[in-house]
Amino acid sequence: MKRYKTLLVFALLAGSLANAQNPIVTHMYTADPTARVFDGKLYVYPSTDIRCEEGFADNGFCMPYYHVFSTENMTTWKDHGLIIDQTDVPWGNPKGFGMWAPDCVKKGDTYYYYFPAPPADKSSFRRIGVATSKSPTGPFSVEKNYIKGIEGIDPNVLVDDDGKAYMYYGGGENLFVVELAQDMKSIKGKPQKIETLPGKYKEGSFVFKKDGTYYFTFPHAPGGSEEIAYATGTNPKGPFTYQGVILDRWKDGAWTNHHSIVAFKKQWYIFYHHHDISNDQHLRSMRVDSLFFNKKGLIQHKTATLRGVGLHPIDQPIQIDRYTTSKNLKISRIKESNEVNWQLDYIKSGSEVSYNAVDFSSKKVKNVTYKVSSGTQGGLIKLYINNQLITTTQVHNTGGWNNWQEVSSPISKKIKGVQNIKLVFEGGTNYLLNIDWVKFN
Ligand code: FUB
Repeated sequence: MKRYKTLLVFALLAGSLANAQNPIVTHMYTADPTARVFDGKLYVYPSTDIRCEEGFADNGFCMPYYHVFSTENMTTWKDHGLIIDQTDVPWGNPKGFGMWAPDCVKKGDTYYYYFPAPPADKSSFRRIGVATSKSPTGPFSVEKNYIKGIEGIDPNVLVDDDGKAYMYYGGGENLFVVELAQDMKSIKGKPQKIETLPGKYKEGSFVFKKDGTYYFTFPHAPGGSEEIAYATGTNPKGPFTYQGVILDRWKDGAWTNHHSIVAFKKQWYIFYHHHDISNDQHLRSMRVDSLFFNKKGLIQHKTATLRGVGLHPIDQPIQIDRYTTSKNLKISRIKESNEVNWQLDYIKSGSEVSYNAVDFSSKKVKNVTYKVSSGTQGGLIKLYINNQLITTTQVHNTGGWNNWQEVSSPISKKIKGVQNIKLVFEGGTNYLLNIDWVKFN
């Protein structure tokens, strides 16, 4: 319990975080991100993973509360702090640790926050509750009872153009849809199975409407772990025609993925999660990538990136291991105790790394600095911007691969605007050097 309390106190602190890289939040574990745009701002409602201690675990996860995050530019994220804790749910088990994937929608001037939780009456694995607020960041007031007539995980709500609202939910062979009553806190009619989806395990429904088409998107495990797939239809209750996979399953053994899809400032995005920071698939972190549709309205397959989206502010070090592209090098953690820190390693002569969308507009840069280590003879780092060689930096032996030093070179050319940078490495036949970060000043 102590650890949960400690984390909770830490997590209560709200603040701004600049992170135009994946994962987008690194001060706590966030999973199952549902992104929504309200009044020109993007909000993300994820669930929270914490480290399990004895008595905490629920299906391997420990998920006691929810935060909400927002951004105006996809680069700076604000943590608005705790919005609902498991002890705030009158009908929930206060020690259930099973606050799984939530959603939040606006109807009229009210924000409705839907979340699954293990009920104290043990009537089901999960019931779905609703909380309301006049602000997207709360405070939310949780309804006394769960929504009667439905049970399951991963609620998702679509408010259609005609004002009717539909809840999609469930995990298993079947997913369900039910219309919500006017009050948004109870159901109208009976839940029905979503027909014509492919077989095997499915969960995490996320439905959105674009140009008159309903996109029914869902994590699907047709064998092994989850890929993000989708189907389309012309009616919110289906039937939907299966269209294929948006994001492939993880290749590193992680079982879950869970996503949402949203348009913000004329760009579509897919939010999803992976366990980058923790290396433990029960401690996940949310990510975002841009998403595109083809001319027929079909979603183009997406490869998850480390770079993510957003302009990289020039006053922030570039964690270059979150690269856009790389050639002949690897990434690894610098040390396990510092969970967010990675390095570029196995760099040889001819290795390359590129990093897109660095925003040089706010200051004039005169130097580039690299944090490096080398247990061999070292090598050269050539910095290219716009395919133009800007400067070359010599790295010598630093006294071992764990001995880090900062090396700098002057930049004489004027660099303006948003640029893609590229580093090319040259040297002998051994591994040359490792890099932690790159800074411009
Ligand atoms: O985060 C707990 C559960 O794992 C979610 O509810 C599922 O969608 C899966 O991501």
